[in-house]
Amino acid sequence: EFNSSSFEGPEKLLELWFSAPFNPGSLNGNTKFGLKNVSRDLWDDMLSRAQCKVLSVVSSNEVDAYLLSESSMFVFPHKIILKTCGTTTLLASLPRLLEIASSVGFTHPLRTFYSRKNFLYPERQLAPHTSWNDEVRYLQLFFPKGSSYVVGPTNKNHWYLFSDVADESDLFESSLDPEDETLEVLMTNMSPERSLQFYAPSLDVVHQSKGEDYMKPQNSDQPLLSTGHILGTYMAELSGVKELCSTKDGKSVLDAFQFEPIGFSSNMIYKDRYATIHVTPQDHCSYASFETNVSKTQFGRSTMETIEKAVKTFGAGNFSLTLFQAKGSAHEKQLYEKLKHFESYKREEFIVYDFPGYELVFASFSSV
Ligand code: PUT
Repeated sequence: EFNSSSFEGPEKLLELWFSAPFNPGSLNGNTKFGLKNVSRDLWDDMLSRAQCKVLSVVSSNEVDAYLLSESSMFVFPHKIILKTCGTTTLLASLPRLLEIASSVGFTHPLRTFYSRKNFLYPERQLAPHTSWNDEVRYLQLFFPKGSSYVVGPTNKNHWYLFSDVADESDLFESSLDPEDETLEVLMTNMSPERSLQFYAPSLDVVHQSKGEDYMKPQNSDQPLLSTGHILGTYMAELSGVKELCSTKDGKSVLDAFQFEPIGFSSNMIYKDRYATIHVTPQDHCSYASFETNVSKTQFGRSTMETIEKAVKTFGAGNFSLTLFQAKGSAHEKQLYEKLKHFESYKREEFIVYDFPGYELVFASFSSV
């Protein structure tokens, strides 16, 4: 039942690849290349069409990670990932996004992925998100040969994917990193104990626990952080979000934000990899999402351990996961078998799709 405090956590997710990854050596140290060279004004204009604003940005040589008023955007020289929640109109930003890409020499995406799980409140969505068919009709204006998939049972947790492969995408496939693996864990019915971790304490509580200098700039070059960042950083440490996202070498960079009055988001970047987390802790519409392409080696744990950690961190009652693995990648032995028998959960679905360049797994689970 929708009421005035209900929120649509489940996100819309767009990923566009415009070229094969650049060889970093060929950039001659120029980190502002391709889409990474696009000015902030242009991104702001594009995002306004999706009804999003930028709250903060962290960068590595390989990626700019934007924390948005409604989720996240990751900009690489050759690809972009845009994830937005609520009643945002992500796809309304697509024409502007394609114009911006063409202004830096990318005429058409090699690969397009648009996906989302089933909405909690589909009737609240705005055009072109009013139904999956409406979204597909809209996407096919830009990608007439793109294919639409409904994965899983339509009366329970399911997931939609629109995928387009450009004619010249052999280049994309031959350049896929064998470790290219994108995992999404989409969780609902959070346990009361875990969702409490995502209700903000007061700043006084944070200062009592961490000291008055917590998150204060060390020198005058550093910006003063907002309350949202200070609370978000503290909550990321306390809730286990930081541990879930951190790479084994401790060099990942986290950008965490607590929304007023409620809601938590964080981006993590590490070299050319990312992780992103968004949490709606309200009991009647609780939802948490975790997405990452950090490799097993970089995390220092198996994909199964990462999934288990995510599910525990958010106390998921029910969850779905999607896993895109580049073909030829060193698939974790027995991952599929382990997923079929996930401890403490009942497996509802387990589906494997064979796509050009990728194998996709969709699985959904409910509390036993
Ligand atoms: N969300 C789509 C992921 C595709 C592979 N990186």
